Amino acid sequence: EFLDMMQENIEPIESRMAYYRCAIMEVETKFKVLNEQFSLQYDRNPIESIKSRTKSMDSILKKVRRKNIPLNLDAIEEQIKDIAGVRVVCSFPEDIYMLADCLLQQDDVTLIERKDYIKNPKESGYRSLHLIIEIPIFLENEKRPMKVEVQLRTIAMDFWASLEHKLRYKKDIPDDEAEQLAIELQECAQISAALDTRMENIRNRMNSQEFREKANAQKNRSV
Ligand code: 0O2
Repeated sequence: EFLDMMQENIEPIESRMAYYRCAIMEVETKFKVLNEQFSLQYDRNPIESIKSRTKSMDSILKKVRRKNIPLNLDAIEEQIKDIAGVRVVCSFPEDIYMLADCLLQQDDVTLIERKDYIKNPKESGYRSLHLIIEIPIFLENEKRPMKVEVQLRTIAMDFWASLEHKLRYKKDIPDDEAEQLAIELQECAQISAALDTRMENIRNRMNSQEFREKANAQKNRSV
């Protein structure tokens, strides 16, 4: 049935996927601009990397089935909010919130949904900040609002999530072994959260005004 629907709508599906790719370009550019500005102004690059994707037809189909979404394009676009996904990887947790605030302040960005799995990690141990936003893309004769899921995470969160994702999709591990690995991964999630906090503390101490003043005083005394 899904395949029939797809075959009947090949052209609209292709153009809609192109619109999602355009929306991804818009969001990526916004983050690149922010990174550039922070680099000029504060001599630091809050963004380590950006990875983007449009959802595959296969995983759209899985979600359609799982959520019992009616088989028409409008319903699918309305209810699947992560057809376009942009993942922003930062070094430090504070940069995640700073970038999210900067993005949401922009007057062409509308927040649809915010899930903070950093403050409230998932049971698996998963941590990231998820924002579903709507941004316009400008076509020949039309301004079209598009939904994009933005996932913001640290390098440590990303490292963890990519390994855990592999376990999730591996079908050839016996149940008891998979359970053991899931427990081990939960523990690693806690260790990685603690590492993020410690690394951030180190950075903040290195940048602190007090520290700089002490160093200056020392220099002046030795002159
Ligand atoms: P894929 O293959 O990454 O695209 P919703 O989107 O609201 O209908 P849900 O699950 O409530 O469904 O959304 P949520 O919690 O915001 O998570 C959506 C995405 O976050 C997932 O996409 C994953 O990319 C990521 N994610 C969420 N939980 C976990 C987790 O426990 N481990 C890992 N590794 N990633 C997670 P998809 O579409 O499920 O998969």
